[in-house]
Amino acid sequence: MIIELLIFGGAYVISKILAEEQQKKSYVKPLVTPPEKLISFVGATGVGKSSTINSLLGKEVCKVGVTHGTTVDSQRHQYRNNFYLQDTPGIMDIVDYLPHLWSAIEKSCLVIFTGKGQLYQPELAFLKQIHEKQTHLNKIAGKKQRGLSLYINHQDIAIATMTSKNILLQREAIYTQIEPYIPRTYIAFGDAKPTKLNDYSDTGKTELETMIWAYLTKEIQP
Ligand SMILES: Nc1nc2c(ncn2[C@@H]2O[C@H](COP(=O)(O)OP(=O)(O)OP(=O)(O)O)[C@@H](O)[C@H]2O)c(=O)[nH]1
Ligand SMILES: [Mg+2]
Repeated sequence: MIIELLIFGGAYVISKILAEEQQKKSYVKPLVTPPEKLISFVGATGVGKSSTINSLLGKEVCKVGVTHGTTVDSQRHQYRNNFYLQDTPGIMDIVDYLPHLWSAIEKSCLVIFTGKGQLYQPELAFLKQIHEKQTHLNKIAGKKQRGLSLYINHQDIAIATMTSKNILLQREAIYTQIEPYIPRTYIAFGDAKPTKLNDYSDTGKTELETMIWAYLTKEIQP
């Protein structure tokens, strides 16, 4: 009787250990699909996302418009080092493109939030959500695969209409607004205004270009 009990107890302990081992093996680390070599421009309608892509590529590849909601779908265009620039529909438009935008954001290794000046509350709220989503995905992946930067366009207008003191004041206000999400190193200013109709060969893109490559080489882990 005692021997039978011992055998039964031993078998029970062994089967429990085997079940635990099996459970450990079947535990799979949650997977995050790595982003593509995609740099997406996201922001309010009419801030100049499409114009900025034209500016970086030096030619008109994206449709630009004077009315809101010119871009209604995401399109990608070949850039350098096998990276693509992605244009997206604007937020704060009458049409809600948000579900579409989240898919574009998740596929991107770098999101460049684009604005015209100090951000409005809905823009800031969206930027914060992108930051939170990327932080979450990077945490699951165990490395920084996705990042966020800010580009402030329309600086030709700021320069033409504001004193240099006020330009600096506005920049400081932007840095303070964005500080919890993006360090000032990754905030660039410029303009995407064509010099002649559809001529994007001489736009104010240097700061943005420098920032993009600094971000990709220093921050993103493939
Ligand atoms: N002065 C000036 N005008 C600009 C600049 N960037 C864009 N624009 C003008 O702003 C308007 C809107 O530009 P888009 O590039 O179509 O803006 P968008 O953000 O792509 O707009 P949606 O597609 O509607 O979301 C156009 O008339 C552009 O010529 C800039 O840096 N300076
Ligand atoms: Mg557009």
